Amino acid sequence: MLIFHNPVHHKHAGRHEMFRGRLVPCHETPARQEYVLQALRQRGIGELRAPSAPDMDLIGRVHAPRYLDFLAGAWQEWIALDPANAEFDVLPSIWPVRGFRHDVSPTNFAARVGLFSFDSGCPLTAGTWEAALAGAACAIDAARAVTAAGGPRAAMALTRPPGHHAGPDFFGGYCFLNNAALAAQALREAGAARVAVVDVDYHHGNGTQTIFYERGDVLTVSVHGDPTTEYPFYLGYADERGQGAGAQCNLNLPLPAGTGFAGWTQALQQGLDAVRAFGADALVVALGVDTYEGDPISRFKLRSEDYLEVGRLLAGLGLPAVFTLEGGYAVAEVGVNVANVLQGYAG
Ligand code: OKP
Ligand code: ZN
Repeated sequence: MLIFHNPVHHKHAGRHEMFRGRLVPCHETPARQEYVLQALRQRGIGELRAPSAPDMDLIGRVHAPRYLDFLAGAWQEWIALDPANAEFDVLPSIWPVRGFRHDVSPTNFAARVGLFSFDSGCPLTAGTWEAALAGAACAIDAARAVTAAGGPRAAMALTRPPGHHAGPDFFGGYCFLNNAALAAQALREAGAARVAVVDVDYHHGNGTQTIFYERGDVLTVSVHGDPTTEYPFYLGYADERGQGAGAQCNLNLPLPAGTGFAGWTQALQQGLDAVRAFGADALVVALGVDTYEGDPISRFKLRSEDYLEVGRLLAGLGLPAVFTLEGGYAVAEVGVNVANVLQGYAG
């Protein structure tokens, strides 16, 4: 297994997110990736690689150019408003909800922050673009590695910020560039005719679903907390099955908060059956381990040893696979839980 790890992930370090009317410390911290790296090293899992330069053309086939331009220049715009802004992260405060226009890009910075985002829990910082871009490169490199002649069967993009909430032209849920979607697109362009994305993060992978919703070449499956009560609330219901050419190519498996491994595994098996029926040639696993019983912001009840079985079940598909790191906020245990999935997968 090759592990493409993001060497500049720490440059994205949000200070605060909005929660219940106040700014609280961010859950999505640099320590998360370091714990995974440490656990992989301790167990001798995987060979580490640094990513190559990001393929901006490929990224532009997943994300809208005006969104990428916004992200690339956001921090400069922010401190140009007032140099004192450097002490604070960018958080949105206004959004164009129903009835407002999405086609115009106001010159006002705050207006564009809202146009390109969907929540106030996702700070944009001085190093966000550099970190997210290197993470995207990790995902693309991992996809190219597993499709190369003589390449490994599986590779991981060990990176943060995560990606599965980021849509074609919006950030949110700690995500800016959708690493899992970029991996899927790279697998397609490297010759896999049909690609499946299986998202096992606690939260619905709304960004990935939206990116591929009208495409028939990429199946998106997500097992997650029921959006009636769980973030991101406005997407992730079972009746969302895809549209147009993508009809029947999206499968949501929402489960009630409190679900343990037995119930969760049943849903995963259903998702894996859909991947087999789809006839996928390659797999992307959006690997969040916030399904863990000790996660501070999530409510499933998986135990650390359960992740070994998660890896075995995924390996049962027998497909070349790319893993992307998504959520998991019980920081110290993120390493053990991710390493368990990869160890279970490797068998
Ligand atoms: C990102 B990923 C908790 C607020 C929750 C958003 C959660 C994003 C999860 N105080 N805010 O899917 O793990
Ligand atoms: Zn999550």
